[in-house]
Amino acid sequence: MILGTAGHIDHGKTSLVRALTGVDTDRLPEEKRRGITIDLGFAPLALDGVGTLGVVDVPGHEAFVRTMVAGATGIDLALLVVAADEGVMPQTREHLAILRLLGVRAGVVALTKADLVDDEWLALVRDDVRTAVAAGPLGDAPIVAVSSVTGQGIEDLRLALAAAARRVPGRATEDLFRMPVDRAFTIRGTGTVVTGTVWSGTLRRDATLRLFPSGDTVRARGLQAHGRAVERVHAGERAAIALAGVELAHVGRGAVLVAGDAWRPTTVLRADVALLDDVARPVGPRSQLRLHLGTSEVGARLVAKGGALAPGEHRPARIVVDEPVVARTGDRFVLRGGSPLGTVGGGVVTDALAPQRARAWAERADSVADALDHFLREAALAGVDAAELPVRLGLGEAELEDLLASAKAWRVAGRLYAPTMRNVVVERIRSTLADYHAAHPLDTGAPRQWLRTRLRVAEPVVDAVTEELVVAGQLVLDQGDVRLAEFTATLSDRQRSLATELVARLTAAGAVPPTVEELAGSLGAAVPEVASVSRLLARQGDLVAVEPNRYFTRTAVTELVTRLQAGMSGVEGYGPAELREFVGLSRKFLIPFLEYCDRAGYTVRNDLGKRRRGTELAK
Ligand SMILES: Nc1nc2c(ncn2[C@@H]2O[C@H](COP(=O)(O)OP(=O)(O)OP(=O)(O)O)[C@@H](O)[C@H]2O)c(=O)[nH]1
Ligand SMILES: [Mg+2]
Repeated sequence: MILGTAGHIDHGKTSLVRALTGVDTDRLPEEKRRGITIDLGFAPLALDGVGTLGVVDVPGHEAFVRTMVAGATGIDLALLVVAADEGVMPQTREHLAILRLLGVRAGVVALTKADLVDDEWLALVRDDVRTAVAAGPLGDAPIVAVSSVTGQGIEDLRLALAAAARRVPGRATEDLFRMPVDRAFTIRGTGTVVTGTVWSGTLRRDATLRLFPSGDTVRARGLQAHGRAVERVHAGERAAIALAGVELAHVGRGAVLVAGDAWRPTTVLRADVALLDDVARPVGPRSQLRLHLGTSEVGARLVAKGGALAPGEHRPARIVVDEPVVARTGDRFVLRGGSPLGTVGGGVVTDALAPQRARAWAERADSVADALDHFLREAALAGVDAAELPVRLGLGEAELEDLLASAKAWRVAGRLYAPTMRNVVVERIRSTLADYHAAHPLDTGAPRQWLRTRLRVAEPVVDAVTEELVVAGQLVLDQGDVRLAEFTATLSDRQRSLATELVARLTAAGAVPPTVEELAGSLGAAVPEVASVSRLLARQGDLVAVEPNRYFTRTAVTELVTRLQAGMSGVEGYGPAELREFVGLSRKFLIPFLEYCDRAGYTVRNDLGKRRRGTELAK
């Protein structure tokens, strides 16, 4: 569990962390010199009956709010610090707003420097603070007066923190692993080490991870939690991870470590966005914003549904960021903007993997089932990658399984489609085949590969539907061609007389028939037409395609094969010269004919080119 400080500069956050943990988290020389916190500080806090919490100490200076956001992201509990002598100040309010935007739900307020004020003043400040926190997540938080100098109230604060910690719900450890990186450094002998708060899942030592935005594949060669080597780290823990496979230059605050292939960096997000009440100007598409998500911070613009967002408004929006981010649906984020830069609002990601051209949702999804429905309808025939759904819907694997079991999605080869898409594909196949049959009335059907590429639908989808329709008797698959079941090849009157003439000429030619081209020439017909009619006659069994463009009559083939097989009495092979004796063909006709016999199985050819008798010709 992670506890994060918040509060105005100099109000005593770091002093209080030291009073609670004994650790001085201001380590940098510059922090010592200036007496302020500049970067995030970390310390373990042991609480009776709760265990050890990770504490993240943040800077209060208004120039370092971005660092505060990186520290506050992923905390479970807030420790809001207000100095009793100064009371509520600008960053008290800004940090409070950030905690609310990040979805932090609980915490404790510490009135520090209580040693500097009298009871009357303390009571006034207490009222002041109560009013300031009233509307937010710390509305009911205990307010404990403390002094880091005298130690007054520190024990009460520990008790209050322990009580609050006990009410924090646990995080999903059986989920996708993700850890936004808040620090990276090298340790001699260990190499690159990153630290962060584990947002979800569990990481085992030696597991393989992806590091974004670099996209590097890395291995967690060593793990530490609270400074101790461990075998695994879980959601809600501070972790230090020694990485193999990445140089320090590729990783820093803003990077994110994830496991599994559901994650993808993206530049377009959909979100529900809210502006704070006290923002000076509305936020429109031209407003330059900084989006803080996890520990990353990138330039962003947003287009809210229905025009610019006015102060206090809350609407769906599309957000486009300058650099890719790794987000998950359900993530909270903070938006900063204006000049000087201030926190203007924030929101919740509603589609972490929105299509490039996605617009804001027209309305908020009521449930994950509803969201899935939106995704499927929008994707239409392109479908949605099922592997991405844990990220795109923000669901753990078990929840996703439940959802998919009840959702009416059509699943083919790892993609999901709206159920209505099946009919769309059926109709496309039917109409495409009908067009094909009209254009090629003598063909058995359209080549299957042609149909696959023609429909502009993923090939596995075409195959799945084709096979279903074959089983249902609506389509016929015939040697790699597909046709509508109701289709039969039909000859026009002209083609019928052409067919008669073809058979007559081929019968007359016997064992030395002309090619399709030669026939077309002598008949004064078009080559494609002669070819189609010949193919049809071959399908009907009258002709045999011994070569692609040379047909024999069935009778001629039978006679030749009979002579050939009758001659091949021995068991040893025959060379072409010997076989020629049996059938009496010239070389030009002999070789293609023998190859036809090999294909048809009447002869079997060995490596040396010798043939022996194969399948008997059926009489
Ligand atoms: N008298 C008194 N002084 C305190 C107390 N807590 C902090 N201080 C003093 O207040 C000053 C600021 O304290 P820090 O703990 O650095 O304040 P901070 O909130 O961490 O400041 P930033 O991190 O820069 O925002 C220091 O000089 C502390 O010694 C307290 O309880 N009583
Ligand atoms: Mg400090």
